[in-house]
Amino acid sequence: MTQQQSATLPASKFASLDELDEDAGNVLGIINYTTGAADPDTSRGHLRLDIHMAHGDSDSFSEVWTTDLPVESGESGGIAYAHDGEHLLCAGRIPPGDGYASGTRAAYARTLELMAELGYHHCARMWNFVNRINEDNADGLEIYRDFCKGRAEAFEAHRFNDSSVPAATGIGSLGGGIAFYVLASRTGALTPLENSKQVSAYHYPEQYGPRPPKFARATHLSVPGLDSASGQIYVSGTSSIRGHETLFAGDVEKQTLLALENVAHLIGPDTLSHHRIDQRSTLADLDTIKVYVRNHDDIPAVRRICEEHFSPDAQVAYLNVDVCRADLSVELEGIVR
Ligand code: 3HB
Repeated sequence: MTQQQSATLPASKFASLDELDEDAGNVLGIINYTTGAADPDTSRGHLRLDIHMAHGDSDSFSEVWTTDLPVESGESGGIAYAHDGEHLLCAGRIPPGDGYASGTRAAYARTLELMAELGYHHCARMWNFVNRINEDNADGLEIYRDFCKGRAEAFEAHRFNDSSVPAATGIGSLGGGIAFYVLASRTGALTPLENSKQVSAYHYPEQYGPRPPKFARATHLSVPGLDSASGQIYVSGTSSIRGHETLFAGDVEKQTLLALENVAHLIGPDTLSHHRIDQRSTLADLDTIKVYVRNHDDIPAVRRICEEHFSPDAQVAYLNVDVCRADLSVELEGIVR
């Protein structure tokens, strides 16, 4: 990738909390995967969001988004944001409650409005961290399904059709209701990618909830006018699902291998050429990878399998949290740069 191309695509990396320079001039946002939750904040001139995803200091880390351009930040209707004219990072939080659909609908609606107001129409990636994800709300609906309902309603109200939904993660967290953050681009060329071996999540049948999870399996973001081989691929949270069904329930090793196979197919030659993207990627090109593991004791086995497939230079974080379906033990995501 040339200097000129990379300057206009988003940059992120993982940093440990003690090596972080929060006041460095070129920060767009810092997402702390940490031991407590806090409302998103922009008091230091960039976006900061603390998500309760770590059990202690040893599994805490920060995801740092940087830019070459001057950053402006603000807050509107409970959504905090930072942007540089090319990329927008924004975040919100829905406090703990008996139900989440209406809070999710309102927060997502405000986020979509804000994106439109600020001129960032290409929504590349959303991350959603849902406390008590597999537990029921006050009406007996699983909280993940409740969240999906509110999200689908917000997308529908804003005429966000299935072909414009972003890549996403919807994963458990250790507290704080629902936290989310979003990456959008002003001029980037965005292509949603689907996996031919999986039913698109937005077409899942009703057995998985009243409204399907609205997300793309990945998005490809490139600089308009330059060849599409220069782009980045944002891979959504990916698990052991074929068609729409969970495979290998109870076998974390097989679930890890199938999740990896799904990602390999998604970023591989068949999928990319089908989407007219002139790029070839393998699991070794994936970076800033998050691997979510339901049972702490499974982490060593999952790590061993992942290390056989990822580049030794890739940044990989292992997080011990619940996954969106009770029969899934592992999920992973990353970015091809
Ligand atoms: C989501 O609902 O946004 C989602 C859930 C997953 C994986 C990816 C996205 O388990």
